[in-house]
Amino acid sequence: MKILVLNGPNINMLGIREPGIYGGDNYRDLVRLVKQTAEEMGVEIDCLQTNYEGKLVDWIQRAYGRCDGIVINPAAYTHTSIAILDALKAVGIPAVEVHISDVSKREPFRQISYASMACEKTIMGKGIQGYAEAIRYLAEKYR
Ligand code: CA2
Repeated sequence: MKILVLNGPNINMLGIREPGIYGGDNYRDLVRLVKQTAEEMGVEIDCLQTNYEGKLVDWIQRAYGRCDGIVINPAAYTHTSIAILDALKAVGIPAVEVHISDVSKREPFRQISYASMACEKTIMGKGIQGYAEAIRYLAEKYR
């Protein structure tokens, strides 16, 4: 099984500011946890981050026929991107949306998630552990 883990804008800046919202872990910790969880579950993993919406769309499209699951934190594009929603729908790969913070308790503009409309599950407010939970969910479902 191969899982693609995608991260949107500013996720690479984690740990630098706003620890009260995002916790103290940085992007390297996130990648380490993702790789460790993948190894434990016996799945192949590719963990990517970009600040560009189109790149996320390209990576989702490229997963077609190559990946069996997608874990995605579209970051701010969560709340704006119909292009990412359409790409997830187009490939039809089982996807789980992850948010480090609990977006349901934040600003009104964060209350819509387009990506969630194409995801089987949304995990939020669990810090970077949400990624581990998402990988475990997809790996167990695939078995
Ligand atoms: O909680 C999440 O995982 C988010 O997807 C993170 C995004 C935010 O736009 C979403 O609403 C929720 C932000 C990514 C990280 O942004 C930083 C902000 C300040 C300091 C470091 C990173």
